[in-house]
Amino acid sequence: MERILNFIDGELRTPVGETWLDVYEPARGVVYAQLPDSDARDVDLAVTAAQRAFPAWNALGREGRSDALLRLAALIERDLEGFVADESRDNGKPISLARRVDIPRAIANFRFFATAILHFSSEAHVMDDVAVNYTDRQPFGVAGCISPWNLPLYLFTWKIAPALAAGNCVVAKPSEITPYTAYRLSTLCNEAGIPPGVLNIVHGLGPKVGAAITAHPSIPAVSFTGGTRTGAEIARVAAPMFKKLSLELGGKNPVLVFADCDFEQMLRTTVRSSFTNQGQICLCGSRILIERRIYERFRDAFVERVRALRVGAPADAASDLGAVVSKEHMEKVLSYIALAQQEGGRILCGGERVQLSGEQTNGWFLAPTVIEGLGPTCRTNQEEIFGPVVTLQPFDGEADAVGLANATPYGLASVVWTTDLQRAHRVARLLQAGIVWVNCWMVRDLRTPFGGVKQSGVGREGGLEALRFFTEAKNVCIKL
Ligand code: TXE
Repeated sequence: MERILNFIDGELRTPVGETWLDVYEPARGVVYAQLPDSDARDVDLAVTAAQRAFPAWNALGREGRSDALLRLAALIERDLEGFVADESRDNGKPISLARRVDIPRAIANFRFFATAILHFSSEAHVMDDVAVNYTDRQPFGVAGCISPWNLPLYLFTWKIAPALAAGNCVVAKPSEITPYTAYRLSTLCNEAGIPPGVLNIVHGLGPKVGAAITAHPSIPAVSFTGGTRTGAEIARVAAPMFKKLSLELGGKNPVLVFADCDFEQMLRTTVRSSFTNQGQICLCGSRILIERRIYERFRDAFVERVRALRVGAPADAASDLGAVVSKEHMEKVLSYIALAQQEGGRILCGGERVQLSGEQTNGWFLAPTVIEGLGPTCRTNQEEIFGPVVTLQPFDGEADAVGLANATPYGLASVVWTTDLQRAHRVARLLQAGIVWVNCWMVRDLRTPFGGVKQSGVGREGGLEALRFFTEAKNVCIKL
């Protein structure tokens, strides 16, 4: 069986402990590879290599680093179809989605930050004829990057690209549930001319490898995307060490549908915002709030569209939904569907596992599920499910809509559907969220700040925010 390897100091390596974990193919429910069950010793080796590589990588300058990262982007593009197939196999997502979104976005992440660094400048503050201050932003050495399973290469590169562009070396850990494309990326680094030790990838479990990165005294900054509980654990360890932290956590995103919206456009996009990637995107809308006078119209039209979605083999171009990422995750989502029914919710469609035939007989597929009849305070409407499950709630007027939208501990993204421009501005200002989409969803400009409020995290990624996170600002004051 194929073995994924760590990438440390420019070499593919087995873990020091020589122990291995299984990697599953969600669409078939079988083990198809093994990955290193690394531990703190592997992280130590990676940190040592990164520290050694840092001075030369930083000294390469912005243009040298930019060139190297652009070469890496070009190599991913050259091997695009291989990456697409691997991502789909590892995660269960439709191959069409990996081809349209995941891998192109990984390439775009490298290109974006490789060129953003060329334009990165900082402030000067002149104190009349007293002094001049300038802000010097320098990389700090070794950055820790920990990423989740839902958009494996997309979110992995979203962190490592700005960290590397800014001049740091990186010790990164992809999710143990979806390690394959990060491994594939590591096999291209030498060909791209990324010097040994600049990017190190250590595979393994969160509580071992992730925890070792978080606690390592020579890693002064950690960028994490994943569950809110894990984010809290990372903050608990890192805060007393005064580390810089960027935490992108869970969500329970509201979609606000006002009666004056463009109904057809809203309907089409809301099906996507609910079920793309089997609902496993932190930006998916999971609570759909509908103005009462169009509630029935929306519900009936939406359920009809959702029933027409095809759950199928990821490799089949006709599949709208593939498999969810793991058996445990499937069981978690099913337990939330059972909870919703106990709480008095009515399942309008879906609500169960989908049994496919042939090679996918044992795959972890779920039917897209729509639930109504639940109030805002029940657990189903409070907790992140992170699967193909949405709830419908009616509202009366703007204030009610905003109240419902803000009534969870989360605040990552929200979507507003209205053709009233004034209302769009008013509601956008009142929503407790890091991201508000008006009459669209998942339209992403990589220059914009990306992140959440409340339990959805702290810090912002994207554009200059990311380059600022991966550098330390120093004020230099010179007397005139
Ligand atoms: O996330 P984890 P999981 C949510 C979603 C999902 C839940 C759990 O609700 O059901 O989180 O998913 C590493 N120290 N999101 O279990 O555990 C881990 O190895 C350091 C939201 O996958 O948070 C992986 O690399 N690291 C989400 C990464 O953290 C640790 C995306 C994320 O894993 C660690 C995915 C520790 N103690 C899940 N424990 C989003 N917002 O995009 C684990 N890790």
